[in-house]
Amino acid sequence: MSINYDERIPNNVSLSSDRRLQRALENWQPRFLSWWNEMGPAGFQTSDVYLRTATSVDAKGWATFDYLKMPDYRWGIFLAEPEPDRKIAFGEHKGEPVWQEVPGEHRGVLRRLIVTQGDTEPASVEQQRHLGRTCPSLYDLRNLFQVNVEEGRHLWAMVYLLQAFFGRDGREEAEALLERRSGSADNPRILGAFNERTPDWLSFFMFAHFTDRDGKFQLASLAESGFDPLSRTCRFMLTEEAHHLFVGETGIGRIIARTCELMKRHRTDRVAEYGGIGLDLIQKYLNFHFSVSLDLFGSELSTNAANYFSSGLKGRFKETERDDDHRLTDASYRVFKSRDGKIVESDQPALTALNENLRDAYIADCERALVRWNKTIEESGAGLPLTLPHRGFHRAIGEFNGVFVSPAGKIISEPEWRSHEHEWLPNQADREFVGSLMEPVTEPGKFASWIAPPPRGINHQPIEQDYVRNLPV
Ligand code: BYC
Ligand code: FE
Ligand code: FE
Repeated sequence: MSINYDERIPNNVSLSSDRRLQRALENWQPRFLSWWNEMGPAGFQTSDVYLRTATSVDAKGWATFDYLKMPDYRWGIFLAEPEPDRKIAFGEHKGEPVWQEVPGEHRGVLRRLIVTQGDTEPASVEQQRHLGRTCPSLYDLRNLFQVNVEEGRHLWAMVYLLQAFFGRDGREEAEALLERRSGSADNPRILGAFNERTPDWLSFFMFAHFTDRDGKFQLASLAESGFDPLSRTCRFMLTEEAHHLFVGETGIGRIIARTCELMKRHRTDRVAEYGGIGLDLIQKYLNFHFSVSLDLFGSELSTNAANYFSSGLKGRFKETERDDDHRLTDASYRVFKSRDGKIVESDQPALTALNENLRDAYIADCERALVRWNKTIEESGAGLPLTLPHRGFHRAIGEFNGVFVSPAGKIISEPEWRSHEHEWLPNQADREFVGSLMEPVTEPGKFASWIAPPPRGINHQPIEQDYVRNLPV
């Protein structure tokens, strides 16, 4: 299904036949653009960026590449193709036809889910807005901007749902999405990780790897929704999300490759003096970003999560491929709890343990990427493997909030934990050191000292292509 670019708002939802919605979105569009100009990539709004734009939502047409200025990116509303005769796959309404309108009894809950999802998208753009000035290469700069414009479009996707299906309160929520600010004291973004800072590119790659990966799992669960417009929107967003994860995973992979190369060449693990980032420092950043991203899955036991599922609004990861009754009224699920100073496993009703179920799928996916990074380390023979910290480490939401767990998974006292904190998480000196490496590299084909070049360029173009032109002076 191709996208109509003749209209002010590119779309494949026949916007021109719904005048009321068209007016609402046309009214929101200038506000979005002023948010983008105020909070989007600082200093690069007039640069020409080699960007990918979706021109249709099928496998072939959604990637068209050209140079454009980011404010001219064709933000719009693109839903994956409808699945004929789609039925609700889980919960109390299992087997009924999917909803094309908001089911009245679930309206508030559904709106909240959409707002929570929508809020993360502009938040990440705000968090990353100053990174352009310190890019390690034009290749990486272009990838950052690609991610940013697509997160902007994901905001559009959620705003479309709010304005098309929720009337006045939907419109108010759409405004509020442009008013909250990442890290603001009075009007912060909704979820914890989206109020953290992303001050340097090591943090950015970690964020794209670990936090965008929460996006993958949450979007996949919402793609199972019985509310069909939400399902279709999320299915298309997932195709874009794959690139964000690629940027994160290969970015960290390239940093590790560079570190290993320096370690081998200079026969030392103290690579800082050669402009590299030591594996110990990479481990600390990993510990931070993994743990704050685990919090994004919510509490281990959640009646909210049970309700989302029973009402048919949010499924499990790969719900339709699972071989069970898809109602879970009698099933149980293993969760971890802290009890008497120890971490124990405990069987709980599967319905209330759905957040943990999704977190488990996420952790398994993180393990997979870790194996690949560790292969690089092992093959170089240069250093020790990286590890994922225990799921209880450094948590602020759920069962382990307020419990002091070491990365190895042992509950310890607060004073003991604090005495090790600077070894486990980036400390002030670490952040300053990483900051000191953030010297911009903008000569085509050149890369900063702390990161290896990628094996290939974007869209079969050479690595030394000038992926961003007209840089600010
Ligand atoms: N920070 O019952 P619980 C992405 C709140 S990322 C702050 O366990 P529930 C992206 C919770 O709201 C994907 N507060 O929560 C990535 C609740 O508040 P109330 C984003 C938190 O509802 C990178 C209370 O604590 N999408 O797309 O079961 C770049 C009790 O919690 C946090 C979604 O998240 C937290 N971390 O689950 C760009 C999908 N966690 O009721 C984009 C939509 C929980 O006491 N959201 N709380 O006021 C959801 O499915 C659920 O809201 C959550 C929470 C899974 C987030
Ligand atoms: Fe997104
Ligand atoms: Fe993303």
